[in-house]
Amino acid sequence: MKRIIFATNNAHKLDEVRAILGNTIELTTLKEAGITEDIPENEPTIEGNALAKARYVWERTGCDCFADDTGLEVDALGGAPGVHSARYATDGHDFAANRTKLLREMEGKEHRTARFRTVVALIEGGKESCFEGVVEGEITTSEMGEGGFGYDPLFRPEGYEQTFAELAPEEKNAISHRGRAVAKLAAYLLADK
Ligand code: ITT
Repeated sequence: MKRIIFATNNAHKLDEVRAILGNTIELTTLKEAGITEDIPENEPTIEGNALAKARYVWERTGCDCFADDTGLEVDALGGAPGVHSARYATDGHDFAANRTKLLREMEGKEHRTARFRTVVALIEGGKESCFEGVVEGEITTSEMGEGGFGYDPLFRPEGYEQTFAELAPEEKNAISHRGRAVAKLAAYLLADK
């Protein structure tokens, strides 16, 4: 089976991507690859950050690797939190504080459309490729559901009554930003080149 490093410190992303890939591709974690420090994410775009994370790992290991950078773009907030989604409320990755801030910023707003955007950046044999996945939806007026992570209790995908946090993991993965980007990654990795 093909092995590749997934450059993430987010255990939820790792679970989701493992479930999406099934037994087609085996993922090595950053810890298993000997990288224990936080990887800097200072680029102004989602694609730039995804590439920066993948390059960091490639430069230190020389092994094939990929990274995921994701942003929630809310139209009524001019696309915020966007590339700053992880550090919206605080400097850390405080999911609950980020949701509280988003609900506060959206108070009284009628126009609530939003999208999750993921860019997966792959470095295979030194060659860089990017794969994008987008899901449209809207921001709810209160938190609903216990599943998923991050902004999931506040995001209702288009065509659904439930938030991502209320859907089963396989339902989220089938339509999500990450599911779509990782499906493109898998098709590329498994294609005869
Ligand atoms: P990495 O180690 O992979 O960088 P991270 O958590 O820092 O993990 P990002 O830089 O991509 O990930 O930050 C995106 C933030 O957006 C993340 O912290 C979550 O709060 C949120 N997020 C990402 N994917 C999500 C999803 O599928 N559902 C809900 N929120 C998500």
